[in-house]
Amino acid sequence: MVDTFLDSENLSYEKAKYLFLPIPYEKTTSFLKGTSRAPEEIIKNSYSLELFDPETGKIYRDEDFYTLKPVEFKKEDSEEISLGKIEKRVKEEYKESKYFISIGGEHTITLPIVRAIKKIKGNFSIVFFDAHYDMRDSYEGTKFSHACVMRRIYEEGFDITGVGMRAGSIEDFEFSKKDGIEIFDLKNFDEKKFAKRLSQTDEKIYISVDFDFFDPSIIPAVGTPEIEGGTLEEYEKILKIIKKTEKKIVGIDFTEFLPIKNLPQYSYIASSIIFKTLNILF
Ligand SMILES: [Mn+2]
Repeated sequence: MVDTFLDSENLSYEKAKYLFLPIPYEKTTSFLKGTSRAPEEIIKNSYSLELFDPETGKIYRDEDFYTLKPVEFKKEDSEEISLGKIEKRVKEEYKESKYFISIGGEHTITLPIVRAIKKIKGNFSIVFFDAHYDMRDSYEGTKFSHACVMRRIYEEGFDITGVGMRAGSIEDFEFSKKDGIEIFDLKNFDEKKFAKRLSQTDEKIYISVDFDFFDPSIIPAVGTPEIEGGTLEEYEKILKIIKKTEKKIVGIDFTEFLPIKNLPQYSYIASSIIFKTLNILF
């Protein structure tokens, strides 16, 4: 197989500008299972992606990208142990000189990732793209569910801004009204208000992309697809507003992709969305 983009493990680590950490973590998914296979499928199906983007004119080379070994989990690992493993790996692998991108796995992975990066980089704000608020106190018996991840992150003192929320419980909704949480839904999306919000956040930003932010017509391959989702145009417009702030992006994650058997096209689309994100932001 040709080494390109995400499938570049034989290439030079030294030269790489982008580090990818596969995190095949899945313990608390509630509707459909299989997001643990996402990193492998996305990486495997990214090989024929064009590394030139006619829109931005940017040309990437194979050696710009380097995929690290996946974080390893054991079946018997508790949620705390699993999250601890993720935090430890991120701390070990994070490099100031490279862009750090994680590929999940369920959305819960964002918690240990931001914990690790905070220890290295200090404070930063978080912007997350998601159909869901992920702000329940606990879900199906655990506080470390994908449905609680943004609440846990907020409780650890992060300032968070969500985009694309359109499904949630009353509990989610009420919690999202707290100080330091700002939610932008797509139907009433106000570019100026969003830009203003960003101007009030930390100078450093972390971005978390749950693939269910997108409309199921673009990517039905997620654990919990929700109708009336974001278009690529909307997504790119929002990324460009973030880019314009010139804030330092300390990391990005992509979560909740769920490969559909015999439809590798969606894995390829997921890798294209990852590529486009880098292309716009860096
Ligand atoms: Mn989510």
